[in-house]
Amino acid sequence: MRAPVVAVAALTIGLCGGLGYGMAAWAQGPAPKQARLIKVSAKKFEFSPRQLVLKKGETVDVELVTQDVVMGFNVPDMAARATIVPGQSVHVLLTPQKVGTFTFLCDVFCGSGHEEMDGTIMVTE
Ligand SMILES: [Cu+2]
Repeated sequence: MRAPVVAVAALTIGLCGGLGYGMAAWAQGPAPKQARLIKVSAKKFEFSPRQLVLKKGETVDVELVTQDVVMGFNVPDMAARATIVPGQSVHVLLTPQKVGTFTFLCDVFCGSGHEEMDGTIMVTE
């Protein structure tokens, strides 16, 4: 009778993990050694740099920091996001599969300029 219990536990963890911060947690594991590090700092109300240039298929380790307030980093087209907490760095691994220009944005309300807080990811061949 152990198997069903384990299955339910796994399902529960899976469901909880899929909600809220768990979505970001999967992306925060140790980066593969070959991942190129890109540092991005977030402040009211912009990301610096505002444009990231990536290569299709290349894994990059985006390190996010902020000195201001809690912010978000969300790349809807790459199903990646993280919450950026002041004084801490958080990592998001991106491995773009498509060439093109994609938007990233802050998805945690951080003040009056929040709606304009975004940037682009250019993915080249
Ligand atoms: Cu914001």
